[in-house]
Amino acid sequence: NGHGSCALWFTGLSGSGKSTLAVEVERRLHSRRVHTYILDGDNLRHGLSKGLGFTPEDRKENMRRTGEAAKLFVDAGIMTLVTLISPYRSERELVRSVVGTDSFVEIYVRCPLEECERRDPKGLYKRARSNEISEFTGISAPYEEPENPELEIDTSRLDLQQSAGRVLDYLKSRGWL
Ligand code: GGZ
Repeated sequence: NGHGSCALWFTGLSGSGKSTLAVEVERRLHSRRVHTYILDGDNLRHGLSKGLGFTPEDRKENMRRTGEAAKLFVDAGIMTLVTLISPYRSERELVRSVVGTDSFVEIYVRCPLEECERRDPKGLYKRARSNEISEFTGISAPYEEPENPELEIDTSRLDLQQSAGRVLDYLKSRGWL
Protein backbone atom coordinates (compact mmCIF):
# COMPACT_ATOMS: atom_id res chain seq x y z
CA ASN A 1 0.00 0.00 0.00
CA GLY A 2 2.33 2.70 -1.20
CA HIS A 3 -0.64 4.98 -1.79
CA GLY A 4 -3.25 6.34 0.51
CA SER A 5 -2.47 6.85 4.13
CA CYS A 6 -1.64 4.89 7.23
CA ALA A 7 -1.94 4.81 11.00
CA LEU A 8 1.21 5.01 13.08
CA TRP A 9 0.26 3.32 16.33
CA PHE A 10 2.73 4.22 19.09
CA THR A 11 2.49 1.82 22.04
CA GLY A 12 4.57 1.85 25.21
CA LEU A 13 4.67 2.66 28.90
CA SER A 14 3.65 6.00 30.37
CA GLY A 15 6.70 8.23 30.12
CA SER A 16 8.30 6.16 27.34
CA GLY A 17 8.12 9.16 25.00
CA LYS A 18 5.22 8.25 22.69
CA SER A 19 3.73 11.74 22.52
CA THR A 20 7.07 13.53 22.25
CA LEU A 21 8.08 11.26 19.39
CA ALA A 22 4.73 11.59 17.62
CA VAL A 23 4.90 15.38 17.79
CA GLU A 24 8.39 15.39 16.28
CA VAL A 25 7.38 12.95 13.54
CA GLU A 26 4.36 15.14 12.82
CA ARG A 27 6.58 18.23 12.58
CA ARG A 28 8.77 16.47 10.01
CA LEU A 29 5.75 15.25 8.06
CA HIS A 30 4.34 18.78 7.96
CA SER A 31 7.53 20.08 6.43
CA ARG A 32 6.90 17.54 3.65
CA ARG A 33 3.35 18.82 3.32
CA VAL A 34 1.84 15.59 4.61
CA HIS A 35 -1.58 16.02 6.19
CA THR A 36 -1.52 14.51 9.70
CA TYR A 37 -3.59 14.14 12.82
CA ILE A 38 -2.57 13.00 16.31
CA LEU A 39 -4.94 10.93 18.43
CA ASP A 40 -3.43 11.14 21.90
CA GLY A 41 -4.67 8.88 24.70
CA ASP A 42 -4.42 11.48 27.40
CA ASN A 43 -6.44 13.99 25.30
CA LEU A 44 -9.02 11.50 24.02
CA ARG A 45 -9.92 10.66 27.58
CA HIS A 46 -11.46 14.17 27.83
CA GLY A 47 -13.75 13.58 24.85
CA LEU A 48 -14.16 10.45 22.74
CA SER A 49 -13.18 8.24 25.67
CA LYS A 50 -14.59 10.41 28.44
CA GLY A 51 -15.78 8.36 31.40
CA LEU A 52 -13.42 5.47 30.76
CA GLY A 53 -10.98 4.52 33.49
CA PHE A 54 -8.10 2.09 33.62
CA THR A 55 -9.71 -1.27 34.24
CA PRO A 56 -8.89 -3.87 31.57
CA GLU A 57 -12.41 -3.45 30.13
CA ASP A 58 -12.11 0.33 29.93
CA ARG A 59 -8.67 0.22 28.36
CA LYS A 60 -9.95 -2.22 25.75
CA GLU A 61 -12.91 0.03 25.00
CA ASN A 62 -10.52 2.99 24.79
CA MET A 63 -8.42 1.12 22.26
CA ARG A 64 -11.47 0.00 20.30
CA ARG A 65 -12.86 3.53 20.01
CA THR A 66 -9.50 4.98 19.12
CA GLY A 67 -8.96 2.28 16.50
CA GLU A 68 -12.31 3.09 14.88
CA ALA A 69 -11.49 6.80 14.91
CA ALA A 70 -8.05 6.10 13.41
CA LYS A 71 -9.70 4.10 10.64
CA LEU A 72 -11.90 7.07 9.74
CA PHE A 73 -8.94 9.43 9.56
CA VAL A 74 -6.91 6.98 7.47
CA ASP A 75 -9.88 6.51 5.13
CA ALA A 76 -9.96 10.28 4.78
CA GLY A 77 -6.37 10.17 3.57
CA ILE A 78 -4.80 11.56 6.70
CA MET A 79 -1.58 10.22 8.17
CA THR A 80 -2.81 9.35 11.66
CA LEU A 81 -0.50 9.16 14.67
CA VAL A 82 -1.98 7.35 17.67
CA THR A 83 -0.32 7.54 21.07
CA LEU A 84 -1.96 5.14 23.47
CA ILE A 85 -0.30 2.89 26.04
CA SER A 86 -2.43 0.11 24.50
CA PRO A 87 -1.07 -2.54 26.85
CA TYR A 88 -2.84 -5.58 25.41
CA ARG A 89 -1.41 -7.55 22.52
CA SER A 90 -4.78 -8.99 21.46
CA GLU A 91 -6.44 -5.56 21.31
CA ARG A 92 -3.56 -4.18 19.30
CA GLU A 93 -4.14 -7.00 16.82
CA LEU A 94 -7.81 -6.09 16.80
CA VAL A 95 -7.19 -2.44 15.93
CA ARG A 96 -4.70 -3.56 13.31
CA SER A 97 -7.44 -5.48 11.55
CA VAL A 98 -9.94 -2.64 11.99
CA VAL A 99 -7.63 -0.07 10.42
CA GLY A 100 -6.42 -2.58 7.82
CA THR A 101 -3.18 -4.53 8.08
CA ASP A 102 -1.67 -2.84 5.05
CA SER A 103 -2.09 0.61 6.49
CA PHE A 104 -1.18 -0.12 10.09
CA VAL A 105 2.27 0.49 11.56
CA GLU A 106 2.81 -0.68 15.11
CA ILE A 107 5.64 1.25 16.72
CA TYR A 108 6.90 -0.06 20.02
CA VAL A 109 8.28 2.89 21.94
CA ARG A 110 10.54 0.89 24.16
CA CYS A 111 11.95 2.31 27.35
CA PRO A 112 12.92 0.44 30.52
CA LEU A 113 10.45 0.90 33.37
CA GLU A 114 13.25 2.25 35.59
CA GLU A 115 13.93 5.01 33.06
CA CYS A 116 10.23 5.90 32.71
CA GLU A 117 10.05 6.04 36.47
CA ARG A 118 13.13 8.25 36.64
CA ARG A 119 11.61 10.66 34.10
CA ASP A 120 8.19 10.63 35.79
CA PRO A 121 7.14 13.90 34.09
CA LYS A 122 3.75 14.03 35.79
CA GLY A 123 4.64 12.39 39.09
CA LEU A 124 2.32 9.48 38.29
CA TYR A 125 4.83 6.71 39.03
CA LYS A 126 5.50 8.22 42.43
CA ARG A 127 1.78 8.22 43.14
CA ALA A 128 1.41 4.68 41.79
CA ARG A 129 4.23 3.47 44.07
CA SER A 130 2.52 4.99 47.07
CA ASN A 131 -0.79 3.37 46.04
CA GLU A 132 -2.50 6.68 45.34
CA ILE A 133 -3.13 5.38 41.80
CA SER A 134 -4.21 1.79 41.33
CA GLU A 135 -3.87 -0.33 38.21
CA PHE A 136 -0.94 1.70 36.93
CA THR A 137 0.71 0.24 33.84
CA GLY A 138 4.08 -1.29 34.61
CA ILE A 139 3.55 -1.08 38.38
CA SER A 140 0.22 -2.68 39.18
CA ALA A 141 -1.19 -3.36 35.73
CA PRO A 142 0.34 -5.31 32.83
CA TYR A 143 2.08 -4.12 29.70
CA GLU A 144 2.36 -6.83 27.06
CA GLU A 145 5.38 -6.08 24.89
CA PRO A 146 4.84 -6.23 21.12
CA GLU A 147 6.30 -9.38 19.60
CA ASN A 148 6.42 -8.32 15.97
CA PRO A 149 6.06 -4.55 15.72
CA GLU A 150 6.86 -2.94 12.39
CA LEU A 151 9.22 -0.68 14.31
CA GLU A 152 10.85 -0.69 17.71
CA ILE A 153 12.42 2.46 19.05
CA ASP A 154 14.35 2.53 22.30
CA THR A 155 14.10 6.07 23.61
CA SER A 156 16.60 5.36 26.38
CA ARG A 157 19.29 4.80 23.72
CA LEU A 158 18.23 7.09 20.86
CA ASP A 159 17.66 10.81 21.08
CA LEU A 160 14.52 12.42 19.71
CA GLN A 161 16.00 13.26 16.29
CA GLN A 162 17.36 9.76 15.80
CA SER A 163 14.05 8.25 16.88
CA ALA A 164 12.01 10.43 14.53
CA GLY A 165 14.50 9.66 11.77
CA ARG A 166 13.82 5.95 12.17
CA VAL A 167 10.11 6.49 11.72
CA LEU A 168 10.58 8.65 8.64
CA ASP A 169 13.01 6.14 7.13
CA TYR A 170 10.48 3.39 7.67
CA LEU A 171 7.73 5.40 5.98
CA LYS A 172 10.04 6.00 3.01
CA SER A 173 10.89 2.29 2.80
CA ARG A 174 7.18 1.49 2.61
CA GLY A 175 6.57 4.08 -0.07
CA TRP A 176 4.40 6.35 2.03
CA LEU A 177 6.80 9.24 1.61
C1 GGZ B 1 -1.59 4.11 33.07
C2 GGZ B 1 -2.42 6.20 33.53
C3 GGZ B 1 -3.11 5.70 34.61
C4 GGZ B 1 -3.01 4.30 34.91
C5 GGZ B 1 -3.54 7.81 34.50
N1 GGZ B 1 -2.24 3.54 34.10
O1 GGZ B 1 1.79 9.32 30.48
P1 GGZ B 1 0.48 10.00 30.57
O2 GGZ B 1 -0.23 9.69 31.95
O3 GGZ B 1 0.36 11.40 30.21
O4 GGZ B 1 -0.50 9.17 29.72
C6 GGZ B 1 -1.03 8.09 30.46
C7 GGZ B 1 -2.48 8.04 30.18
C8 GGZ B 1 -2.80 6.63 29.72
O5 GGZ B 1 -3.91 6.63 28.95
P2 GGZ B 1 -4.04 5.67 27.69
O6 GGZ B 1 -5.37 5.99 27.13
O7 GGZ B 1 -2.88 5.84 26.80
O8 GGZ B 1 -4.00 4.20 28.32
S1 GGZ B 1 -4.59 2.85 27.72
O9 GGZ B 1 -4.08 2.69 26.35
O10 GGZ B 1 -4.09 1.79 28.62
O11 GGZ B 1 -6.06 2.92 27.73
C9 GGZ B 1 -0.89 8.43 31.95
C10 GGZ B 1 -2.30 8.54 32.47
O12 GGZ B 1 -3.19 8.35 31.36
N2 GGZ B 1 -2.70 7.54 33.46
N3 GGZ B 1 -3.81 6.70 35.21
N4 GGZ B 1 -3.64 3.75 35.95
N5 GGZ B 1 -1.64 5.42 32.76
